Amino acid sequence: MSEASRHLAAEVARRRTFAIISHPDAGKTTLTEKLLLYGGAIHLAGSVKMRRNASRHTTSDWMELERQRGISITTSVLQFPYAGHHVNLLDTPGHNDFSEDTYRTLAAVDAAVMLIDSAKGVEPQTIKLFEVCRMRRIPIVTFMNKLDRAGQDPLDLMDEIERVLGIPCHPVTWPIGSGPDFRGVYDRWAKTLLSYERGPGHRGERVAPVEVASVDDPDFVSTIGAKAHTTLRDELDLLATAGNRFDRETFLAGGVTPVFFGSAINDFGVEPFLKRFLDLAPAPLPRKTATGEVDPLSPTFSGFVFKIQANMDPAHRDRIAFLRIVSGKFTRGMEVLNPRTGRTMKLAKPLQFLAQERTLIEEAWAGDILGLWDAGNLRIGDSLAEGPGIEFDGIPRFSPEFFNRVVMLDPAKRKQLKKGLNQLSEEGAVQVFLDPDRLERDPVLGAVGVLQFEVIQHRLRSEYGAEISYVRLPFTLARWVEGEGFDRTLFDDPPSVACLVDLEGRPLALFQSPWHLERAERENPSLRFIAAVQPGRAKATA
Ligand SMILES: Nc1nc2c(ncn2[C@@H]2O[C@H](COP(=O)(O)OP(=O)(O)OP(=O)(O)O)[C@@H](O)[C@H]2O)c(=O)[nH]1
Ligand SMILES: [Mg+2]
Repeated sequence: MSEASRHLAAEVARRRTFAIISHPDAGKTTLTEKLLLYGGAIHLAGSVKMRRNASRHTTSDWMELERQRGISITTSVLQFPYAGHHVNLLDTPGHNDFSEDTYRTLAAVDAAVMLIDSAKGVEPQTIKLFEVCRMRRIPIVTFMNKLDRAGQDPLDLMDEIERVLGIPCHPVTWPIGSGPDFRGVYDRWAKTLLSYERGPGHRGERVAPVEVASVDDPDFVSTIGAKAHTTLRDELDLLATAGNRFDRETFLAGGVTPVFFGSAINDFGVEPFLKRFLDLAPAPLPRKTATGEVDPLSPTFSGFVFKIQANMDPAHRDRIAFLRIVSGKFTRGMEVLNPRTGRTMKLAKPLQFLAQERTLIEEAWAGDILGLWDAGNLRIGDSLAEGPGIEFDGIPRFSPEFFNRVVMLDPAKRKQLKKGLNQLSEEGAVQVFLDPDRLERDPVLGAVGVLQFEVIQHRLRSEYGAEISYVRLPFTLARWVEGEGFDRTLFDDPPSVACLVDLEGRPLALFQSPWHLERAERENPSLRFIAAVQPGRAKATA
């Protein structure tokens, strides 16, 4: 093995690239903030909702609207070192209306942390995201959060995960009480107690290390009390005899999820979780192309764009494409080929991100998320590689379910509006459609959830100076249409059916109800009605 390949292998081996997923409000951004504390990336944790006594916002919810609403809207990319590892963490939005962003992010990771609110259990959006992870064969580690509040019985919570999600649970830590009676967690692997100290004053600061003892230690009983101790012993016995066993192979194949308990906001149980997680999670994994797999240890640099975001920094107003490096080593100034355009480009300004904050870097390795300064040449799903012949599976864009016609409130801002809509469409924040008879007048926006419209309205105003309002259209589903004998007039049946084109010129038929779609399919057997397309690639693929 050459020196260069040894170096590559060592760098790849210490990388961990993962997403945090869950239903809204389970605490993903709060947990992310605590992980950044441990990584030394920040020194004081901020809070999601700006309370009077909270001194700062979280790092990860950087967007103005996120801070106003106290929810995540877009995935944040955060990189930090921890205990010899190089961590690439993606904090995703839980809200269904922003789920496309989360789906794209899941294409870029090798593992996921699934957060469960211990009072609420398995919620609908968790189920959807879990299914995507399963489809992509992403191993999952579970963190049961908010133990400081009265929650469900831990055995019931695990039972619910097994029943609803169909994945066996293996608790690594086990809680002692919950809510006002929460005493700490017992680490079944290390056989130690982490006792929970309720105390004033550690808002945002790192909590001092907790006391550790063996389960048979008399101190153990006195620390948590005789009653809690008896319950714990019974539960541990039950888990030892009837619980699921853990083995890493099964976990990596998605066949069992290790479970941790804690409280993100109180920074309790977070560090033992992080340490174990980094041991358990796989190092960067290969990715598929049409002709086979690309191994991270291949010396040829390659990667794909999974996210684009403009105007992250109001001072720069530039556009960043986020690339997951699949193989090899990246060095600044490298020339790469984009097979979609057939053009080469020089990657002169590679960036590493901590949410909104950026650092120019000289090199990066397979597994890393790289921010690329982009003048508008890249699209979501683009592959970039040092040589020809590497094109990764694309990232599909799904057909929208809500449609609004844009009403421009200030005609003098037509140019800004057009620029903004093009950009937001390329980010995948919304889809933009045009009526070919009306050219660029009155574009129609399509979304998978109505909150997207609010975000677009806000961003057009604050980032492009364009004021708009909407007229809601009566359609509930849409399909891209392809095939022999396509004719727009076939789909001109107001108000129940209409035909528009997307910004890449592909025709899209809009239907008022599934019944109208079925009728169109029946009446046009030679046409294909497609629910998902690849941006930037001529043919619909799904
Ligand atoms: N009591 C308690 N509250 C918590 C805990 N962790 C997070 N929270 C609160 O739960 C709320 C939601 O937290 P976030 O971190 O924004 O949740 P999220 O999963 O990132 O939400 P979205 O990104 O909008 O999907 C906030 O008010 C947090 O302060 C915890 O351990 N205990
Ligand atoms: Mg969040």
